[in-house]
Amino acid sequence: MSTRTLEQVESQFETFQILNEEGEVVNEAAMPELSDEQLQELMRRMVYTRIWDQRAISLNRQGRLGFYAPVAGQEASMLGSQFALEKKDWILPGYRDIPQIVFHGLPLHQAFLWSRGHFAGGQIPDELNIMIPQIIIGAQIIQTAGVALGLKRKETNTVAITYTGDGGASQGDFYEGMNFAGAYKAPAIFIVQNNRFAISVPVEKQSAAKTIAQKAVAAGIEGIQVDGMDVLAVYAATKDARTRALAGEGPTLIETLTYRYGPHTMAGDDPTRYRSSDLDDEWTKKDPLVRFRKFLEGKNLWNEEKENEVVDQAKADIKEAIKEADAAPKQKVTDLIGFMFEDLPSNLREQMEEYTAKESK
Ligand SMILES: Cc1ncc(C[n+]2csc(CCOP(=O)(O)OP(=O)(O)O)c2C)c(N)n1
Ligand SMILES: [Mg+2]
Repeated sequence: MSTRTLEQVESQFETFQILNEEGEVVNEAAMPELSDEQLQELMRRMVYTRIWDQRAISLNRQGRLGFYAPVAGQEASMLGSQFALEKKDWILPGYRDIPQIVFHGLPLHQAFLWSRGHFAGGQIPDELNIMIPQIIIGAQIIQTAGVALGLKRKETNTVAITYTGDGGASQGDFYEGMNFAGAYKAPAIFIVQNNRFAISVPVEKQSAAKTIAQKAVAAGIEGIQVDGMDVLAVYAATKDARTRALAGEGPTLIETLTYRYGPHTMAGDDPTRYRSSDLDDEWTKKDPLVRFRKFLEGKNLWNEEKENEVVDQAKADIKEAIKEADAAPKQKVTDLIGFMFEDLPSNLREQMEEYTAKESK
């Protein structure tokens, strides 16, 4: 018998799928128990997010939004996983994961303020179990291990979920966080949205591993690779991870295979310089909205009228939210200083006095 294990391990990680690209059920046994209303709600959220993404890109180009990382293509991965959570569960998002926290309760205008770098965007209402989106790649993995351990100690019967990308899975923090959470059987769910690129670096250049899911093995935790363009598969995998976490069985690593259609962020990268149009076409065919729409239409649960209602609602909400964001008081230098410390050190006290005087003129 061969003592080499890599091939044996890698061959175990098949892609979990429920709906194929045609919207046909290919894995009836794994079909989650969702009501017709819940299925429609999932579609509604994906359509809403696609429209919001288009609007956010235009608003950014008009200079009316700040930092923005496009999400089109990743809707099933983002929203299918969030849909498996309870309101009391904690989300530790990355910079792209704004749809999940908005559907977890963050008001849209606050997401816009966060994009503008306004402090009010980061003041998450107390009743929402959401952390501020993490910009440091991979840092949220370690933080999630800690939050999940705290939730377990307090016997809250809740989980902590976090998101990173394929690039995040190449960071040291990623291994440390998973290892720690595994050792303490902390109720954590680690989602890696593998959109194949860390800005311009393809996943093949980041790691020799055939899957990201298999990285769970060394941490002694469950790992699963999921078709991230299949909202039902993402939902079912996350729901299962949540159930096991609450049963004391420890964390799960979920790799969702997905794609971002747009640029990395709106700060100026040009995807045509690192992605071929063939690759773009290949992934457009897997589109999560097209697939789920076909599935729902087959069940008579979706039509053009429903779709248009969502589009109109999204546009109206965005218009309102931008107005509300515009109405937020302008950020002052004293705000920034004031939030840093409970008791200001002497040098900042001086600056506080200086700027308080300037701002009162
Ligand atoms: C520790 C750290 N190193 C580098 C960066 C710069 N950076 C911002 S996004 C990014 C790529 C991340 O790619 P991935 O994890 O695949 O997520 P995606 O943007 O594709 O969703 C990098 C390297 C950073 N923010 N933090
Ligand atoms: Mg990526």
